[in-house]
Amino acid sequence: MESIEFSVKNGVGKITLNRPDVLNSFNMPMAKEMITALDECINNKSIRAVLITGAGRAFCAGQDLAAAIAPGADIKVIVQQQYNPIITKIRNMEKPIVCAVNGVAAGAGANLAIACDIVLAAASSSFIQAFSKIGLVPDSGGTFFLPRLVGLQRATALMMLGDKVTAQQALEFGMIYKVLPDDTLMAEAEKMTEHLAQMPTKGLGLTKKLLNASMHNNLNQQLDMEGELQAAAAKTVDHGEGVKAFLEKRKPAFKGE
Ligand code: T3D
Repeated sequence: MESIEFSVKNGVGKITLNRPDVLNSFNMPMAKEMITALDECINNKSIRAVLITGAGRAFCAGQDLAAAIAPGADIKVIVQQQYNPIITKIRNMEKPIVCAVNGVAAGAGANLAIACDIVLAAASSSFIQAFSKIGLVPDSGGTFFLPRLVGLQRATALMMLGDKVTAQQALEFGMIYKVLPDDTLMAEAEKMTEHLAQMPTKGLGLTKKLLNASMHNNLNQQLDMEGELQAAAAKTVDHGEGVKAFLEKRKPAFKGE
Protein backbone atom coordinates (compact mmCIF):
# COMPACT_ATOMS: atom_id res chain seq x y z
CA MET A 1 0.00 0.00 0.00
CA GLU A 2 1.30 3.45 -0.90
CA SER A 3 -1.20 5.95 0.46
CA ILE A 4 -2.03 4.31 3.74
CA GLU A 5 -0.07 2.36 6.30
CA PHE A 6 -1.70 -0.75 7.65
CA SER A 7 -0.46 -2.89 10.51
CA VAL A 8 -1.82 -5.55 12.82
CA LYS A 9 -0.51 -5.81 16.39
CA ASN A 10 -2.00 -7.02 19.68
CA GLY A 11 -5.39 -7.62 18.09
CA VAL A 12 -5.55 -4.10 16.63
CA GLY A 13 -5.72 -3.24 12.94
CA LYS A 14 -4.19 0.23 12.58
CA ILE A 15 -4.93 2.31 9.48
CA THR A 16 -2.86 5.47 8.99
CA LEU A 17 -3.83 7.83 6.17
CA ASN A 18 -0.48 8.61 4.63
CA ARG A 19 -0.38 11.45 2.09
CA PRO A 20 0.94 14.10 4.48
CA ASP A 21 2.04 16.52 1.70
CA VAL A 22 -1.64 17.08 0.82
CA LEU A 23 -2.86 16.72 4.42
CA ASN A 24 -3.94 13.10 3.80
CA SER A 25 -6.68 14.20 1.39
CA PHE A 26 -8.40 11.37 -0.46
CA ASN A 27 -7.77 10.41 -4.05
CA MET A 28 -9.12 7.20 -5.56
CA PRO A 29 -5.98 5.07 -4.91
CA MET A 30 -6.00 6.05 -1.22
CA ALA A 31 -9.71 5.32 -0.93
CA LYS A 32 -9.23 1.91 -2.60
CA GLU A 33 -6.41 1.06 -0.18
CA MET A 34 -8.54 2.13 2.77
CA ILE A 35 -11.39 -0.09 1.55
CA THR A 36 -8.97 -3.03 1.25
CA ALA A 37 -7.68 -2.39 4.78
CA LEU A 38 -11.22 -2.13 6.18
CA ASP A 39 -12.12 -5.42 4.45
CA GLU A 40 -9.11 -7.05 6.09
CA CYS A 41 -10.24 -5.67 9.47
CA ILE A 42 -13.71 -7.11 8.87
CA ASN A 43 -12.54 -10.55 7.71
CA ASN A 44 -9.42 -11.20 9.80
CA LYS A 45 -10.50 -12.86 13.05
CA SER A 46 -7.28 -11.91 14.82
CA ILE A 47 -8.23 -8.22 14.42
CA ARG A 48 -10.65 -7.41 17.25
CA ALA A 49 -10.49 -3.59 17.24
CA VAL A 50 -9.44 -0.93 14.75
CA LEU A 51 -7.57 2.37 15.05
CA ILE A 52 -7.74 5.04 12.33
CA THR A 53 -5.39 8.05 12.29
CA GLY A 54 -3.37 10.30 9.96
CA ALA A 55 0.35 10.79 9.29
CA GLY A 56 1.97 14.20 9.71
CA ARG A 57 0.28 17.37 10.92
CA ALA A 58 -3.27 16.66 9.64
CA PHE A 59 -5.84 13.92 10.10
CA CYS A 60 -7.47 14.33 6.67
CA ALA A 61 -8.40 17.34 4.49
CA GLY A 62 -11.23 15.47 2.75
CA GLN A 63 -11.32 15.10 -1.00
CA ASP A 64 -8.11 15.83 -2.90
CA LEU A 65 -9.40 18.85 -4.78
CA ALA A 66 -6.84 18.52 -7.57
CA ALA A 67 -8.00 14.95 -8.20
CA ALA A 68 -11.64 16.08 -8.06
CA ILE A 69 -11.19 18.48 -10.98
CA ALA A 70 -8.82 16.31 -13.02
CA PRO A 71 -10.07 15.48 -16.53
CA GLY A 72 -12.53 12.61 -16.42
CA ALA A 73 -13.24 12.95 -12.69
CA ASP A 74 -16.90 12.35 -11.86
CA ILE A 75 -18.04 13.54 -8.44
CA LYS A 76 -20.91 11.05 -8.28
CA VAL A 77 -18.48 8.19 -8.93
CA ILE A 78 -16.05 9.62 -6.34
CA VAL A 79 -18.76 9.72 -3.67
CA GLN A 80 -20.19 6.31 -4.55
CA GLN A 81 -16.87 4.51 -4.95
CA GLN A 82 -14.73 6.25 -2.33
CA TYR A 83 -16.71 7.63 0.57
CA ASN A 84 -19.92 5.60 0.67
CA PRO A 85 -18.18 2.19 0.92
CA ILE A 86 -15.75 3.52 3.56
CA ILE A 87 -18.51 4.88 5.79
CA THR A 88 -20.69 1.80 5.29
CA LYS A 89 -17.84 -0.54 6.17
CA ILE A 90 -16.99 1.49 9.29
CA ARG A 91 -20.58 1.40 10.55
CA ASN A 92 -21.29 -2.23 9.59
CA MET A 93 -18.06 -3.67 10.97
CA GLU A 94 -19.03 -5.49 14.16
CA LYS A 95 -15.82 -4.43 15.88
CA PRO A 96 -15.00 -1.24 17.81
CA ILE A 97 -13.27 1.50 15.78
CA VAL A 98 -11.31 4.25 17.50
CA CYS A 99 -10.38 7.38 15.55
CA ALA A 100 -7.35 9.37 16.72
CA VAL A 101 -7.71 12.83 15.16
CA ASN A 102 -4.12 14.07 15.17
CA GLY A 103 -4.69 17.38 13.34
CA VAL A 104 -7.14 19.17 11.11
CA ALA A 105 -10.11 17.08 9.87
CA ALA A 106 -11.87 18.87 7.01
CA GLY A 107 -14.70 17.97 4.62
CA ALA A 108 -14.98 14.22 4.18
CA GLY A 109 -12.12 13.92 6.70
CA ALA A 110 -14.28 15.45 9.45
CA ASN A 111 -17.18 13.15 8.59
CA LEU A 112 -14.95 10.08 8.41
CA ALA A 113 -13.84 10.84 11.98
CA ILE A 114 -17.34 11.22 13.43
CA ALA A 115 -18.52 8.00 11.73
CA CYS A 116 -16.11 6.07 13.97
CA ASP A 117 -17.22 4.57 17.30
CA ILE A 118 -14.95 6.47 19.69
CA VAL A 119 -13.24 9.69 18.61
CA LEU A 120 -10.17 10.97 20.47
CA ALA A 121 -8.70 14.28 19.35
CA ALA A 122 -5.39 16.03 19.89
CA ALA A 123 -5.81 19.35 21.70
CA SER A 124 -4.51 21.24 18.65
CA SER A 125 -6.75 19.44 16.17
CA SER A 126 -9.84 20.91 14.55
CA PHE A 127 -12.92 19.97 12.54
CA ILE A 128 -14.18 21.90 9.51
CA GLN A 129 -17.30 21.16 7.46
CA ALA A 130 -15.42 22.70 4.54
CA PHE A 131 -17.89 21.70 1.81
CA SER A 132 -19.95 24.91 1.79
CA LYS A 133 -16.86 27.02 1.14
CA ILE A 134 -16.43 25.38 -2.27
CA GLY A 135 -20.11 25.15 -3.15
CA LEU A 136 -20.56 21.46 -2.28
CA VAL A 137 -22.87 19.69 0.13
CA PRO A 138 -21.60 17.61 3.06
CA ASP A 139 -21.10 13.91 2.27
CA SER A 140 -19.55 10.83 3.91
CA GLY A 141 -22.55 10.49 6.21
CA GLY A 142 -22.06 13.95 7.75
CA THR A 143 -25.68 15.00 7.33
CA PHE A 144 -26.67 11.75 9.09
CA PHE A 145 -24.25 11.75 12.03
CA LEU A 146 -23.58 15.42 12.81
CA PRO A 147 -27.20 16.48 13.60
CA ARG A 148 -27.59 13.34 15.71
CA LEU A 149 -24.41 14.19 17.65
CA VAL A 150 -24.75 17.95 18.10
CA GLY A 151 -28.41 18.75 17.27
CA LEU A 152 -29.98 20.12 14.09
CA GLN A 153 -29.40 23.82 14.84
CA ARG A 154 -25.68 23.49 15.52
CA ALA A 155 -25.13 21.03 12.66
CA THR A 156 -26.86 23.42 10.25
CA ALA A 157 -24.71 26.35 11.36
CA LEU A 158 -21.49 24.33 11.18
CA MET A 159 -22.36 22.94 7.74
CA MET A 160 -23.53 26.25 6.28
CA LEU A 161 -20.84 28.50 7.74
CA GLY A 162 -17.96 26.03 7.50
CA ASP A 163 -16.56 27.40 10.77
CA LYS A 164 -13.51 25.79 12.30
CA VAL A 165 -14.41 23.83 15.45
CA THR A 166 -11.58 23.36 17.92
CA ALA A 167 -11.09 19.98 19.60
CA GLN A 168 -12.32 21.48 22.88
CA GLN A 169 -15.48 22.85 21.20
CA ALA A 170 -16.03 19.47 19.50
CA LEU A 171 -15.92 17.88 22.95
CA GLU A 172 -18.38 20.42 24.37
CA PHE A 173 -20.71 19.92 21.38
CA GLY A 174 -20.75 16.11 21.89
CA MET A 175 -19.00 15.43 18.57
CA ILE A 176 -16.12 13.50 20.11
CA TYR A 177 -15.33 11.50 23.25
CA LYS A 178 -12.08 13.00 24.60
CA VAL A 179 -9.43 15.65 23.98
CA LEU A 180 -5.86 14.63 24.77
CA PRO A 181 -2.54 16.49 24.83
CA ASP A 182 -0.93 16.31 21.37
CA ASP A 183 2.07 14.37 22.63
CA THR A 184 0.05 11.64 24.34
CA LEU A 185 -2.78 11.21 21.79
CA MET A 186 -1.28 8.26 19.91
CA ALA A 187 -0.12 6.34 22.98
CA GLU A 188 -3.53 6.81 24.64
CA ALA A 189 -5.38 5.85 21.45
CA GLU A 190 -3.29 2.71 21.04
CA LYS A 191 -3.79 1.82 24.71
CA MET A 192 -7.57 2.25 24.42
CA THR A 193 -7.80 0.27 21.18
CA GLU A 194 -5.65 -2.56 22.57
CA HIS A 195 -7.85 -2.61 25.67
CA LEU A 196 -10.98 -2.85 23.49
CA ALA A 197 -9.35 -5.70 21.53
CA GLN A 198 -9.04 -7.70 24.78
CA MET A 199 -12.68 -7.16 25.73
CA PRO A 200 -15.61 -9.44 24.78
CA THR A 201 -15.54 -8.10 21.21
CA LYS A 202 -18.47 -10.18 19.95
CA GLY A 203 -20.62 -8.36 22.49
CA LEU A 204 -19.14 -4.99 21.52
CA GLY A 205 -19.98 -5.74 17.88
CA LEU A 206 -23.57 -6.55 18.83
CA THR A 207 -23.73 -3.32 20.87
CA LYS A 208 -22.66 -1.39 17.76
CA LYS A 209 -25.38 -3.17 15.75
CA LEU A 210 -27.97 -2.02 18.33
CA LEU A 211 -26.69 1.55 18.29
CA ASN A 212 -26.82 1.63 14.48
CA ALA A 213 -30.43 0.39 14.57
CA SER A 214 -31.39 2.95 17.24
CA MET A 215 -30.90 5.65 14.59
CA HIS A 216 -34.11 4.55 12.87
CA ASN A 217 -35.98 2.10 15.14
CA ASN A 218 -38.86 3.03 17.42
CA LEU A 219 -38.74 1.99 21.10
CA ASN A 220 -40.66 -1.26 20.59
CA GLN A 221 -38.47 -2.33 17.69
CA GLN A 222 -35.38 -1.45 19.70
CA LEU A 223 -36.58 -3.39 22.77
CA ASP A 224 -37.24 -6.44 20.57
CA MET A 225 -33.81 -6.18 19.02
CA GLU A 226 -32.13 -5.80 22.43
CA GLY A 227 -33.84 -9.04 23.52
CA GLU A 228 -32.70 -10.84 20.40
CA LEU A 229 -29.09 -9.66 20.55
CA GLN A 230 -28.89 -10.16 24.33
CA ALA A 231 -29.81 -13.80 23.70
CA ALA A 232 -27.04 -13.96 21.08
CA ALA A 233 -24.54 -12.30 23.46
CA ALA A 234 -25.49 -14.75 26.22
CA LYS A 235 -24.46 -17.63 23.94
CA THR A 236 -20.93 -16.30 23.36
CA VAL A 237 -17.91 -18.04 24.85
CA ASP A 238 -16.86 -14.67 26.32
CA HIS A 239 -20.09 -14.33 28.30
CA GLY A 240 -19.46 -17.75 29.87
CA GLU A 241 -15.89 -16.77 30.63
CA GLY A 242 -16.91 -13.39 32.07
CA VAL A 243 -19.37 -14.91 34.53
CA LYS A 244 -17.02 -17.76 35.47
CA ALA A 245 -14.11 -15.37 36.05
CA PHE A 246 -16.32 -13.13 38.20
CA LEU A 247 -17.40 -16.03 40.40
CA GLU A 248 -13.84 -17.36 40.63
CA LYS A 249 -12.59 -13.83 41.46
CA ARG A 250 -10.00 -13.82 38.66
CA LYS A 251 -9.28 -11.74 35.56
CA PRO A 252 -11.25 -12.98 32.55
CA ALA A 253 -9.49 -14.13 29.38
CA PHE A 254 -11.79 -13.10 26.53
CA LYS A 255 -11.33 -14.49 23.04
CA GLY A 256 -13.81 -12.53 20.94
CA GLU A 257 -15.89 -15.69 20.46
O1 T3D B 1 -15.14 14.92 -5.56
C1 T3D B 1 -15.61 15.74 -4.78
O2 T3D B 1 -15.17 16.88 -4.68
C2 T3D B 1 -16.75 15.29 -3.92
C3 T3D B 1 -16.28 14.93 -2.55
C4 T3D B 1 -16.16 15.89 -1.61
C5 T3D B 1 -15.66 15.58 -0.27
C6 T3D B 1 -14.90 16.69 0.38
O3 T3D B 1 -14.17 16.41 1.27
S1 T3D B 1 -15.08 18.29 -0.19
C7 T3D B 1 -14.02 19.22 0.88
C8 T3D B 1 -12.60 19.15 0.41
N1 T3D B 1 -11.68 19.72 1.37
C9 T3D B 1 -11.52 21.02 1.54
O4 T3D B 1 -12.16 21.84 0.95
C10 T3D B 1 -10.43 21.43 2.49
C11 T3D B 1 -9.31 22.11 1.74
N2 T3D B 1 -8.19 22.41 2.60
C12 T3D B 1 -8.22 23.44 3.46
O5 T3D B 1 -9.17 24.17 3.59
C13 T3D B 1 -6.96 23.67 4.26
O6 T3D B 1 -5.90 23.03 3.62
C14 T3D B 1 -7.06 23.18 5.71
C15 T3D B 1 -8.01 24.08 6.51
C16 T3D B 1 -7.52 21.72 5.80
C17 T3D B 1 -5.65 23.28 6.37
O7 T3D B 1 -5.12 24.57 6.17
P1 T3D B 1 -3.57 24.85 6.39
O8 T3D B 1 -3.36 26.32 6.25
O9 T3D B 1 -3.15 24.22 7.67
O10 T3D B 1 -2.80 24.04 5.23
P2 T3D B 1 -2.68 24.46 3.68
O11 T3D B 1 -1.51 25.29 3.48
O12 T3D B 1 -3.99 24.92 3.16
O13 T3D B 1 -2.43 23.00 3.01
C18 T3D B 1 -1.16 22.38 3.04
C19 T3D B 1 -0.95 21.69 1.71
O14 T3D B 1 -1.96 20.70 1.55
C20 T3D B 1 -1.14 22.66 0.54
O15 T3D B 1 -0.27 22.26 -0.50
P3 T3D B 1 1.12 23.05 -0.79
O16 T3D B 1 0.77 24.50 -0.95
O17 T3D B 1 1.97 22.80 0.45
O18 T3D B 1 1.67 22.40 -2.01
C21 T3D B 1 -2.55 22.44 0.13
O19 T3D B 1 -2.81 22.75 -1.21
C22 T3D B 1 -2.69 20.93 0.36
N3 T3D B 1 -4.10 20.57 0.58
C23 T3D B 1 -4.82 20.81 1.68
N4 T3D B 1 -6.06 20.33 1.51
C24 T3D B 1 -6.11 19.78 0.28
C25 T3D B 1 -4.84 19.93 -0.33
N5 T3D B 1 -4.59 19.47 -1.55
C26 T3D B 1 -5.61 18.88 -2.21
N6 T3D B 1 -6.83 18.71 -1.68
C27 T3D B 1 -7.12 19.14 -0.45
N7 T3D B 1 -8.35 18.91 0.08
